[in-house]
Amino acid sequence: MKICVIGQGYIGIPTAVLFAKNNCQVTGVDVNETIVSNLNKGNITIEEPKIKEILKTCLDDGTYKAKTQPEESDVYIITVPTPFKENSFECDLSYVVSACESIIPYIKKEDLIIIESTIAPLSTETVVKPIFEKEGYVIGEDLYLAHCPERVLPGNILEELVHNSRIIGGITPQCTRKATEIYEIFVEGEIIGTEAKIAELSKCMENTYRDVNIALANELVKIGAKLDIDVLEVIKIANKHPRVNILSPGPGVGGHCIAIDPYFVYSLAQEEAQIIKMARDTNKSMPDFVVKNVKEILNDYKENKHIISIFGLAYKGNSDDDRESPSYDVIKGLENDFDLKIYDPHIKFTNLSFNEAIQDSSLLLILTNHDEFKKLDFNNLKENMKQPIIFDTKNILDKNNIPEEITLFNFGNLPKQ
Ligand code: SAJ
Repeated sequence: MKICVIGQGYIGIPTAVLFAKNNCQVTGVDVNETIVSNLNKGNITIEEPKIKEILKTCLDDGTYKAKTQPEESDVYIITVPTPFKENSFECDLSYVVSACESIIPYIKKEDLIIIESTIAPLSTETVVKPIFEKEGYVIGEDLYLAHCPERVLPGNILEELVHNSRIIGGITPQCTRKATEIYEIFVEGEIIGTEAKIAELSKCMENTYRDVNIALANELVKIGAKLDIDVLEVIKIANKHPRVNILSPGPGVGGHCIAIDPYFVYSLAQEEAQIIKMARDTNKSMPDFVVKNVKEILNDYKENKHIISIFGLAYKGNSDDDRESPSYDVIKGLENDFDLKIYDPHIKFTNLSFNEAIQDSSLLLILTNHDEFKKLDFNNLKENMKQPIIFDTKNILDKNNIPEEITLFNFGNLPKQ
Protein backbone atom coordinates (compact mmCIF):
# COMPACT_ATOMS: atom_id res chain seq x y z
CA MET A 1 0.00 0.00 0.00
CA LYS A 2 1.51 3.32 -1.09
CA ILE A 3 0.31 6.40 0.74
CA CYS A 4 1.06 10.05 0.14
CA VAL A 5 0.38 12.42 3.06
CA ILE A 6 0.24 16.02 1.82
CA GLY A 7 1.16 18.53 4.55
CA GLN A 8 3.80 17.55 7.12
CA GLY A 9 2.64 19.46 10.17
CA TYR A 10 1.14 18.60 13.56
CA ILE A 11 -1.24 16.03 12.03
CA GLY A 12 0.49 15.04 8.80
CA ILE A 13 3.74 13.81 10.38
CA PRO A 14 2.16 11.58 13.06
CA THR A 15 -0.33 10.19 10.53
CA ALA A 16 2.41 9.46 8.00
CA VAL A 17 4.69 7.69 10.49
CA LEU A 18 1.85 5.59 11.91
CA PHE A 19 1.07 4.24 8.43
CA ALA A 20 4.80 3.77 7.78
CA LYS A 21 5.21 1.91 11.08
CA ASN A 22 2.41 -0.40 9.96
CA ASN A 23 4.21 -1.49 6.78
CA CYS A 24 2.78 1.01 4.33
CA GLN A 25 5.13 2.78 1.94
CA VAL A 26 4.66 6.43 2.87
CA THR A 27 5.72 9.69 1.23
CA GLY A 28 5.30 12.77 3.40
CA VAL A 29 4.89 15.81 1.17
CA ASP A 30 5.43 19.40 2.18
CA VAL A 31 6.03 22.57 0.15
CA ASN A 32 8.57 23.72 2.75
CA GLU A 33 12.01 22.41 1.72
CA THR A 34 13.52 22.88 5.18
CA ILE A 35 10.82 20.73 6.79
CA VAL A 36 11.38 18.06 4.13
CA SER A 37 15.15 17.95 4.48
CA ASN A 38 14.88 17.93 8.28
CA LEU A 39 12.39 15.06 8.21
CA ASN A 40 14.68 13.03 5.96
CA LYS A 41 17.44 13.51 8.54
CA GLY A 42 15.11 12.44 11.35
CA ASN A 43 14.67 15.95 12.73
CA ILE A 44 11.21 16.97 13.84
CA THR A 45 10.12 20.49 14.67
CA ILE A 46 6.97 19.55 16.60
CA GLU A 47 7.04 18.67 20.30
CA GLU A 48 5.14 15.38 20.56
CA PRO A 49 5.98 12.32 22.68
CA LYS A 50 7.63 9.32 20.93
CA ILE A 51 7.35 10.79 17.43
CA LYS A 52 11.08 11.24 16.85
CA GLU A 53 11.88 7.63 17.69
CA ILE A 54 9.16 6.29 15.37
CA LEU A 55 10.30 8.54 12.52
CA LYS A 56 13.88 7.29 12.95
CA THR A 57 12.75 3.64 12.78
CA CYS A 58 10.66 4.30 9.65
CA LEU A 59 13.54 6.11 7.94
CA ASP A 60 15.88 3.21 8.80
CA ASP A 61 13.32 0.67 7.53
CA GLY A 62 12.81 2.69 4.35
CA THR A 63 9.02 2.90 4.89
CA TYR A 64 8.96 6.71 5.14
CA LYS A 65 10.52 9.49 3.11
CA ALA A 66 9.71 13.19 2.77
CA LYS A 67 9.49 15.06 -0.54
CA THR A 68 8.41 18.45 -1.84
CA GLN A 69 6.31 16.83 -4.60
CA PRO A 70 3.74 14.02 -4.37
CA GLU A 71 4.38 10.71 -6.08
CA GLU A 72 2.17 7.98 -7.49
CA SER A 73 0.36 6.20 -4.65
CA ASP A 74 -2.84 4.29 -3.89
CA VAL A 75 -4.05 6.69 -1.23
CA TYR A 76 -3.62 10.47 -0.87
CA ILE A 77 -4.29 12.01 2.54
CA ILE A 78 -4.56 15.80 2.78
CA THR A 79 -3.50 17.31 6.11
CA VAL A 80 -2.94 20.99 5.35
CA PRO A 81 -4.09 24.00 7.40
CA THR A 82 -7.51 25.60 6.93
CA PRO A 83 -7.48 29.13 8.35
CA PHE A 84 -10.51 31.42 8.23
CA LYS A 85 -10.94 34.60 6.21
CA GLU A 86 -10.78 37.55 8.63
CA ASN A 87 -13.51 39.61 6.95
CA SER A 88 -16.13 36.91 6.31
CA PHE A 89 -15.20 34.19 8.89
CA GLU A 90 -15.40 31.70 5.99
CA CYS A 91 -13.20 28.62 5.87
CA ASP A 92 -10.19 29.35 3.66
CA LEU A 93 -9.84 26.23 1.51
CA SER A 94 -6.98 27.51 -0.64
CA TYR A 95 -4.37 25.11 0.83
CA VAL A 96 -6.77 22.16 0.48
CA VAL A 97 -7.54 23.10 -3.11
CA SER A 98 -3.88 23.46 -4.08
CA ALA A 99 -3.02 20.17 -2.32
CA CYS A 100 -5.78 18.46 -4.36
CA GLU A 101 -4.53 20.06 -7.55
CA SER A 102 -0.97 18.98 -6.77
CA ILE A 103 -1.94 15.29 -6.83
CA ILE A 104 -3.85 15.38 -10.12
CA PRO A 105 -0.82 14.38 -12.27
CA TYR A 106 -0.26 11.30 -10.06
CA ILE A 107 -3.75 9.88 -9.46
CA LYS A 108 -5.19 6.93 -11.34
CA LYS A 109 -8.44 4.94 -11.33
CA GLU A 110 -9.29 3.15 -8.04
CA ASP A 111 -7.24 5.60 -5.94
CA LEU A 112 -8.60 6.97 -2.67
CA ILE A 113 -8.40 10.62 -1.62
CA ILE A 114 -8.96 11.56 2.00
CA ILE A 115 -9.34 15.07 3.41
CA GLU A 116 -8.30 15.15 7.07
CA SER A 117 -8.05 18.95 7.37
CA THR A 118 -10.99 20.48 9.24
CA ILE A 119 -13.28 22.03 6.63
CA ALA A 120 -16.62 23.83 6.60
CA PRO A 121 -19.72 21.65 6.17
CA LEU A 122 -20.44 20.73 2.54
CA SER A 123 -16.89 21.54 1.32
CA THR A 124 -16.03 17.97 0.28
CA GLU A 125 -19.10 17.80 -1.94
CA THR A 126 -19.09 21.34 -3.35
CA VAL A 127 -15.39 22.29 -3.52
CA VAL A 128 -13.20 19.15 -3.42
CA LYS A 129 -15.27 16.72 -5.50
CA PRO A 130 -15.52 19.03 -8.57
CA ILE A 131 -11.70 19.32 -8.70
CA PHE A 132 -11.48 15.61 -9.60
CA GLU A 133 -14.71 15.45 -11.60
CA LYS A 134 -13.26 18.11 -13.89
CA GLU A 135 -10.53 15.60 -14.71
CA GLY A 136 -13.15 13.09 -15.85
CA TYR A 137 -13.34 10.86 -12.76
CA VAL A 138 -16.66 9.63 -11.41
CA ILE A 139 -16.42 9.80 -7.61
CA GLY A 140 -17.54 6.56 -6.00
CA GLU A 141 -16.98 4.56 -9.20
CA ASP A 142 -13.43 5.08 -10.40
CA LEU A 143 -12.05 7.40 -7.72
CA TYR A 144 -12.96 7.42 -4.04
CA LEU A 145 -13.24 10.50 -1.83
CA ALA A 146 -13.87 10.85 1.92
CA HIS A 147 -13.59 13.38 4.72
CA CYS A 148 -12.00 11.77 7.79
CA PRO A 149 -11.37 14.63 10.20
CA GLU A 150 -8.51 14.38 12.64
CA ARG A 151 -9.71 14.76 16.25
CA VAL A 152 -6.52 14.33 18.23
CA LEU A 153 -5.21 16.52 21.03
CA PRO A 154 -1.80 18.07 20.45
CA GLY A 155 0.52 16.69 23.14
CA ASN A 156 -1.09 13.26 22.92
CA ILE A 157 -1.43 12.84 19.16
CA LEU A 158 0.08 9.40 18.56
CA GLU A 159 -1.88 7.85 21.40
CA GLU A 160 -5.17 9.44 20.29
CA LEU A 161 -4.68 8.65 16.59
CA VAL A 162 -4.64 4.98 17.49
CA HIS A 163 -7.21 4.85 20.30
CA ASN A 164 -9.80 7.57 19.54
CA SER A 165 -12.85 6.78 17.49
CA ARG A 166 -12.55 7.87 13.86
CA ILE A 167 -15.22 9.44 11.65
CA ILE A 168 -15.19 8.28 8.03
CA GLY A 169 -17.42 10.46 5.85
CA GLY A 170 -17.50 9.15 2.31
CA ILE A 171 -19.09 10.89 -0.65
CA THR A 172 -20.72 7.51 -1.41
CA PRO A 173 -21.01 4.33 0.71
CA GLN A 174 -18.26 2.75 -1.41
CA CYS A 175 -15.96 5.72 -0.60
CA THR A 176 -16.70 5.19 3.11
CA ARG A 177 -15.86 1.48 2.83
CA LYS A 178 -12.57 2.15 1.02
CA ALA A 179 -11.48 4.77 3.57
CA THR A 180 -12.50 2.52 6.47
CA GLU A 181 -10.13 -0.20 5.21
CA ILE A 182 -7.26 2.31 5.33
CA TYR A 183 -7.81 3.48 8.89
CA GLU A 184 -8.28 -0.12 10.05
CA ILE A 185 -4.53 -0.42 9.45
CA PHE A 186 -3.77 1.32 12.76
CA VAL A 187 -6.95 2.64 14.42
CA GLU A 188 -7.99 0.59 17.44
CA GLY A 189 -10.91 2.84 18.42
CA GLU A 190 -14.38 2.64 16.87
CA ILE A 191 -14.57 3.48 13.16
CA ILE A 192 -17.78 5.32 12.39
CA GLY A 193 -18.92 5.33 8.78
CA THR A 194 -21.11 8.22 7.70
CA GLU A 195 -21.62 10.87 5.01
CA ALA A 196 -19.01 13.54 4.24
CA LYS A 197 -21.24 16.44 5.31
CA ILE A 198 -22.09 14.77 8.62
CA ALA A 199 -18.38 14.19 9.28
CA GLU A 200 -17.62 17.84 8.48
CA LEU A 201 -20.27 19.29 10.78
CA SER A 202 -19.56 16.78 13.59
CA LYS A 203 -15.91 17.76 13.66
CA CYS A 204 -16.68 21.50 13.66
CA MET A 205 -19.28 21.05 16.41
CA GLU A 206 -16.93 19.08 18.66
CA ASN A 207 -14.60 22.06 18.78
CA THR A 208 -17.52 24.50 18.96
CA TYR A 209 -18.95 22.62 21.95
CA ARG A 210 -15.66 23.10 23.76
CA ASP A 211 -15.44 26.77 22.77
CA VAL A 212 -18.95 27.46 24.05
CA ASN A 213 -18.27 25.66 27.31
CA ILE A 214 -15.01 27.59 27.86
CA ALA A 215 -16.88 30.82 27.05
CA LEU A 216 -19.40 29.97 29.77
CA ALA A 217 -16.55 29.56 32.26
CA ASN A 218 -15.00 32.84 31.13
CA GLU A 219 -18.34 34.65 31.37
CA LEU A 220 -18.71 33.26 34.86
CA VAL A 221 -15.35 34.84 35.78
CA LYS A 222 -16.68 38.26 34.77
CA ILE A 223 -19.88 37.66 36.75
CA GLY A 224 -17.83 36.60 39.78
CA ALA A 225 -15.68 39.73 39.53
CA LYS A 226 -18.81 41.88 39.54
CA LEU A 227 -20.52 40.06 42.41
CA ASP A 228 -17.34 39.42 44.39
CA ILE A 229 -17.80 35.63 44.39
CA ASP A 230 -14.94 33.14 44.00
CA VAL A 231 -16.04 31.41 40.79
CA LEU A 232 -13.17 28.91 40.83
CA GLU A 233 -14.82 27.51 43.95
CA VAL A 234 -18.22 27.73 42.21
CA ILE A 235 -16.94 25.68 39.25
CA LYS A 236 -15.37 23.10 41.54
CA ILE A 237 -18.63 22.66 43.46
CA ALA A 238 -20.97 22.80 40.44
CA ASN A 239 -18.87 20.13 38.71
CA LYS A 240 -19.58 17.71 41.57
CA HIS A 241 -23.04 17.41 39.99
CA PRO A 242 -22.99 14.21 37.92
CA ARG A 243 -24.20 15.96 34.76
CA VAL A 244 -22.29 19.25 34.99
CA ASN A 245 -18.80 19.85 33.65
CA ILE A 246 -17.91 23.52 33.33
CA LEU A 247 -14.49 23.82 31.72
CA SER A 248 -11.68 26.03 32.99
CA PRO A 249 -11.60 29.78 32.49
CA GLY A 250 -8.41 31.30 31.14
CA PRO A 251 -6.83 34.21 29.26
CA GLY A 252 -8.52 33.15 26.01
CA VAL A 253 -8.70 30.25 23.59
CA GLY A 254 -5.70 29.62 21.36
CA GLY A 255 -4.54 27.03 18.89
CA HIS A 256 -5.43 26.40 15.33
CA CYS A 257 -8.67 24.52 16.03
CA ILE A 258 -11.06 25.67 18.73
CA ALA A 259 -10.41 29.35 18.04
CA ILE A 260 -11.17 28.86 14.33
CA ASP A 261 -13.54 26.01 13.54
CA PRO A 262 -16.66 27.60 15.12
CA TYR A 263 -16.39 30.35 12.51
CA PHE A 264 -16.78 27.75 9.73
CA VAL A 265 -20.26 26.95 11.05
CA TYR A 266 -21.11 30.56 11.87
CA SER A 267 -20.20 31.82 8.39
CA LEU A 268 -22.69 29.42 6.80
CA ALA A 269 -25.61 30.18 9.14
CA GLN A 270 -25.00 33.56 10.74
CA GLU A 271 -28.55 34.22 11.89
CA GLU A 272 -28.92 30.80 13.45
CA ALA A 273 -25.46 30.46 15.03
CA GLN A 274 -25.97 33.10 17.73
CA ILE A 275 -24.49 31.22 20.68
CA ILE A 276 -21.52 30.13 18.61
CA LYS A 277 -20.63 33.73 17.70
CA MET A 278 -21.22 35.04 21.22
CA ALA A 279 -18.94 32.35 22.64
CA ARG A 280 -16.19 33.30 20.20
CA ASP A 281 -16.58 36.96 21.13
CA THR A 282 -16.45 36.18 24.86
CA ASN A 283 -13.32 34.06 24.51
CA LYS A 284 -11.71 36.72 22.32
CA SER A 285 -12.44 39.34 24.98
CA MET A 286 -10.40 37.55 27.64
CA PRO A 287 -6.95 38.99 26.83
CA ASP A 288 -8.39 42.52 27.31
CA PHE A 289 -10.00 41.38 30.53
CA VAL A 290 -6.60 40.15 31.74
CA VAL A 291 -4.97 43.46 30.73
CA LYS A 292 -7.66 45.43 32.57
CA ASN A 293 -7.05 43.42 35.75
CA VAL A 294 -3.28 43.74 35.52
CA LYS A 295 -3.78 47.51 35.42
CA GLU A 296 -6.02 47.26 38.50
CA ILE A 297 -3.34 45.28 40.33
CA LEU A 298 -0.52 47.66 39.34
CA ASN A 299 -2.72 50.74 39.49
CA ASP A 300 0.14 53.22 39.77
CA TYR A 301 1.38 52.12 36.33
CA LYS A 302 1.01 55.59 34.87
CA GLU A 303 3.55 57.01 37.33
CA ASN A 304 5.91 53.98 37.42
CA LYS A 305 7.12 51.83 34.55
CA HIS A 306 6.73 48.39 36.13
CA ILE A 307 8.35 45.21 34.90
CA ILE A 308 5.92 42.34 34.29
CA SER A 309 7.13 38.75 33.91
CA ILE A 310 4.97 37.08 31.26
CA PHE A 311 4.99 33.35 31.96
CA GLY A 312 3.82 31.45 28.87
CA LEU A 313 3.58 32.11 25.14
CA ALA A 314 2.37 28.66 24.09
CA TYR A 315 -1.39 28.37 23.70
CA LYS A 316 -1.50 25.32 25.96
CA GLY A 317 0.53 23.71 28.69
CA ASN A 318 3.68 21.65 27.96
CA SER A 319 3.48 22.54 24.27
CA ASP A 320 5.75 24.54 21.98
CA ASP A 321 2.78 25.61 19.84
CA ASP A 322 2.04 29.35 19.97
CA ARG A 323 -0.48 29.51 17.11
CA GLU A 324 -3.34 31.92 17.91
CA SER A 325 -2.05 32.11 21.47
CA PRO A 326 -3.99 34.62 23.59
CA SER A 327 -0.65 35.56 25.20
CA TYR A 328 0.12 37.67 22.13
CA ASP A 329 -3.03 39.77 22.62
CA VAL A 330 -2.26 40.18 26.31
CA ILE A 331 1.27 41.32 25.40
CA LYS A 332 -0.13 43.77 22.85
CA GLY A 333 -2.41 45.25 25.50
CA LEU A 334 0.40 45.66 28.04
CA GLU A 335 3.49 46.54 26.05
CA ASN A 336 2.96 50.32 25.90
CA ASP A 337 2.58 50.74 29.64
CA PHE A 338 4.92 48.10 31.04
CA ASP A 339 8.35 46.61 30.51
CA LEU A 340 7.61 42.97 29.62
CA LYS A 341 9.97 40.04 30.24
CA ILE A 342 8.71 37.00 28.38
CA TYR A 343 9.54 33.54 29.67
CA ASP A 344 8.52 30.24 28.07
CA PRO A 345 10.79 27.22 28.49
CA HIS A 346 9.01 25.43 25.60
CA ILE A 347 9.35 28.17 23.00
CA LYS A 348 12.85 28.32 21.58
CA PHE A 349 12.91 31.96 20.46
CA THR A 350 12.13 33.26 23.97
CA ASN A 351 15.65 33.29 25.33
CA LEU A 352 15.32 34.76 28.85
CA SER A 353 16.14 32.53 31.78
CA PHE A 354 13.76 32.22 34.72
CA ASN A 355 15.99 34.48 36.81
CA GLU A 356 16.27 37.13 34.12
CA ALA A 357 12.50 37.11 33.65
CA ILE A 358 11.65 37.71 37.31
CA GLN A 359 14.43 40.14 38.25
CA ASP A 360 12.93 43.41 39.68
CA SER A 361 9.51 42.43 38.37
CA SER A 362 6.36 43.84 39.96
CA LEU A 363 4.07 41.07 38.73
CA LEU A 364 4.43 37.49 37.55
CA LEU A 365 1.61 36.88 35.06
CA ILE A 366 0.88 33.21 34.32
CA LEU A 367 -0.79 32.74 30.91
CA THR A 368 0.04 29.08 30.14
CA ASN A 369 -0.30 25.98 32.31
CA HIS A 370 3.18 24.55 31.74
CA ASP A 371 4.22 22.05 34.44
CA GLU A 372 7.33 24.18 35.15
CA PHE A 373 5.07 27.03 36.32
CA LYS A 374 3.26 24.81 38.83
CA LYS A 375 6.38 24.49 40.97
CA LEU A 376 7.71 28.02 41.34
CA ASP A 377 10.66 28.75 43.60
CA PHE A 378 8.91 31.16 45.99
CA ASN A 379 12.10 32.10 47.87
CA ASN A 380 13.67 33.17 44.61
CA LEU A 381 10.56 35.26 43.78
CA LYS A 382 10.58 36.90 47.23
CA GLU A 383 14.26 37.76 46.93
CA ASN A 384 14.43 38.93 43.35
CA MET A 385 11.08 40.41 42.36
CA LYS A 386 10.49 44.06 43.17
CA GLN A 387 7.23 42.99 44.79
CA PRO A 388 6.14 39.36 44.94
CA ILE A 389 2.72 39.45 43.26
CA ILE A 390 1.46 36.62 41.05
CA PHE A 391 -1.59 36.78 38.76
CA ASP A 392 -2.42 33.21 37.80
CA THR A 393 -4.94 33.24 34.92
CA LYS A 394 -4.76 29.44 34.53
CA ASN A 395 -5.51 28.54 38.14
CA ILE A 396 -2.47 26.30 38.46
CA LEU A 397 -1.27 27.52 41.86
CA ASP A 398 -2.99 26.43 45.03
CA LYS A 399 -3.56 29.44 47.28
CA ASN A 400 -3.00 27.23 50.35
CA ASN A 401 0.58 26.54 49.30
CA ILE A 402 1.62 30.14 48.71
CA PRO A 403 3.80 31.77 51.41
CA GLU A 404 2.21 34.73 53.20
CA GLU A 405 4.61 37.29 51.74
CA ILE A 406 3.43 36.52 48.22
CA THR A 407 0.16 37.97 46.95
CA LEU A 408 -1.74 35.66 44.63
CA PHE A 409 -4.51 36.82 42.33
CA ASN A 410 -6.46 34.41 40.15
CA PHE A 411 -9.88 34.40 38.48
CA GLY A 412 -11.45 33.64 41.87
CA ASN A 413 -10.15 36.74 43.69
CA LEU A 414 -9.67 39.49 41.12
CA PRO A 415 -8.99 42.98 42.43
CA LYS A 416 -12.13 45.04 43.15
CA GLN A 417 -13.43 46.46 39.83
N1 SAJ B 1 -8.84 25.98 27.14
C1 SAJ B 1 -9.41 26.72 28.15
N2 SAJ B 1 -10.15 26.05 29.11
C2 SAJ B 1 -10.32 24.70 29.06
C3 SAJ B 1 -9.74 23.97 28.02
C4 SAJ B 1 -9.01 24.63 27.07
O1 SAJ B 1 -9.28 27.95 28.23
O2 SAJ B 1 -10.97 24.19 29.97
C5 SAJ B 1 -8.05 26.66 26.11
C6 SAJ B 1 -6.61 26.18 26.10
O3 SAJ B 1 -5.84 26.89 27.03
C7 SAJ B 1 -6.22 26.46 24.67
C8 SAJ B 1 -7.52 26.24 23.90
O4 SAJ B 1 -8.54 26.29 24.85
O5 SAJ B 1 -5.81 27.81 24.52
C9 SAJ B 1 -7.62 24.94 23.13
O6 SAJ B 1 -6.92 23.91 23.77
P1 SAJ B 1 -7.35 22.38 23.90
O7 SAJ B 1 -6.22 21.71 24.52
O8 SAJ B 1 -8.65 22.26 24.58
O9 SAJ B 1 -7.64 21.90 22.40
P2 SAJ B 1 -6.78 21.93 21.03
O10 SAJ B 1 -7.20 23.16 20.28
O11 SAJ B 1 -5.34 21.74 21.23
O12 SAJ B 1 -7.36 20.62 20.30
C10 SAJ B 1 -8.73 20.57 19.96
C11 SAJ B 1 -9.31 19.23 20.46
N3 SAJ B 1 -10.76 19.25 20.35
C12 SAJ B 1 -11.56 18.91 21.38
O13 SAJ B 1 -11.13 18.58 22.47
C13 SAJ B 1 -13.03 18.89 21.10
C14 SAJ B 1 -8.74 18.09 19.63
O14 SAJ B 1 -9.37 16.86 19.96
C15 SAJ B 1 -8.93 18.37 18.12
O15 SAJ B 1 -8.39 17.33 17.32
C16 SAJ B 1 -8.21 19.64 17.80
O16 SAJ B 1 -8.84 20.69 18.55
C17 SAJ B 1 -8.33 19.89 16.31
O17 SAJ B 1 -7.33 19.65 15.60
O18 SAJ B 1 -9.40 20.26 15.82
